[in-house]
Amino acid sequence: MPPSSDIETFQKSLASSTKVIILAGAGLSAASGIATYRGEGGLWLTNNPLELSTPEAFEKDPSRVWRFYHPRRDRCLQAEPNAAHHAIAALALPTTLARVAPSLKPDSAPPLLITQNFDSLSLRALEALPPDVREAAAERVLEMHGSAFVTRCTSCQATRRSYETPLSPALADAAALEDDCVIPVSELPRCGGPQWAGSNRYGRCGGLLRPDVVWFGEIPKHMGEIARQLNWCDLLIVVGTSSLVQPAAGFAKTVKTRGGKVAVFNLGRSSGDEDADFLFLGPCEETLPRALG
Ligand code: BJW
Ligand code: ZN
Repeated sequence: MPPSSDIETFQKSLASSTKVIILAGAGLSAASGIATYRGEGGLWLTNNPLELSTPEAFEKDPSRVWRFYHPRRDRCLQAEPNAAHHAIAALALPTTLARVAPSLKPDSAPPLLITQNFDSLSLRALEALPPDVREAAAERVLEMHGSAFVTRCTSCQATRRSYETPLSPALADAAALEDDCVIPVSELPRCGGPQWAGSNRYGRCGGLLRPDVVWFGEIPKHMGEIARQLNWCDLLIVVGTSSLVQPAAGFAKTVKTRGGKVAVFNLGRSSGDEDADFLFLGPCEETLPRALG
């Protein structure tokens, strides 16, 4: 049977669901000006991911990888959450939940958000909520491909979240550097560097920092928790992902196999559609607020 695009039927399904999970991809942040990977203007259309988004690439040329990531991090910093981020964040409000998803079990509220995005815009959207719901809601956001705002030391493994920029003086103007410019490794972000002043909770070993994002060939974060949660999910809402990258690409099938329903919100057709019970085509910054409103 082809997926339904009837918003009222979807809303009834949401209202009777006891455990809802939202899976997000780059399309969620497209309206905030963050480039997708494979769509129009997508990063992987003009860059080779094997040269920029693998542990081997970082080992071979950390300067090149940081020159790719730091300007993207700056762009995320300047971006603002859009209407789709805010519609998801609003599900943390008891009043919204009581209206749109009254059957959610208490331990499943607000709905879990699994995001593949590294821009942390879903977390920043929570800043618009009252402090008493914000913290619990933040714990329900799993950044499975890491965050542009977290670094990890390649020596002592200390991780640190920071919204400061630049992460090292040499990266201040990284976007303007010539393609063949090589920043010496000693001038790339280091563990315990000047930007860590005042912090004594983390390592200070001087090792080379890397972006704490998940590259190809690495294991995504929170996989144990995600597998547990998917087990009991009766509605998976898939937003703005091409569903081409594993393991996230398989979540819809997992939920379907266990008897749950799947709703896809995407600009166009995607590989996730084959498992969809509901399909809402169009910009999610328009379709999602309407569906969750
Ligand atoms: C809108 C919209 C709007 C636009 N409104 N919609 C061969 C076969 C099968 C698998 C493999 C294979 N070889 C290797 C693998 C595994 C590999 C993989 O899947 N590769 C495939 C590409 C072939 N996966 C991995 O290596 C992963 N690790 C892994 O599998 O470990 C094994 C393991 C798993 C579990 C347990 C134990 C072990 C790691 C994947 C890491 C992905 N990393 C990246 C980079 C992150 C950092 C950075 O940003 O640089 O993550 S790649 C990139 O792709 C990024 C994304 O999170 C990810 C997914 O992309 P996404 O979000 O779907 O974006 P797009 O651009 O593809 O799609 C955007 C969509 O939005 C489109 O559909 C548009 O239509 C839509 N859209 N505007 C609504 N306004
Ligand atoms: Zn260290």
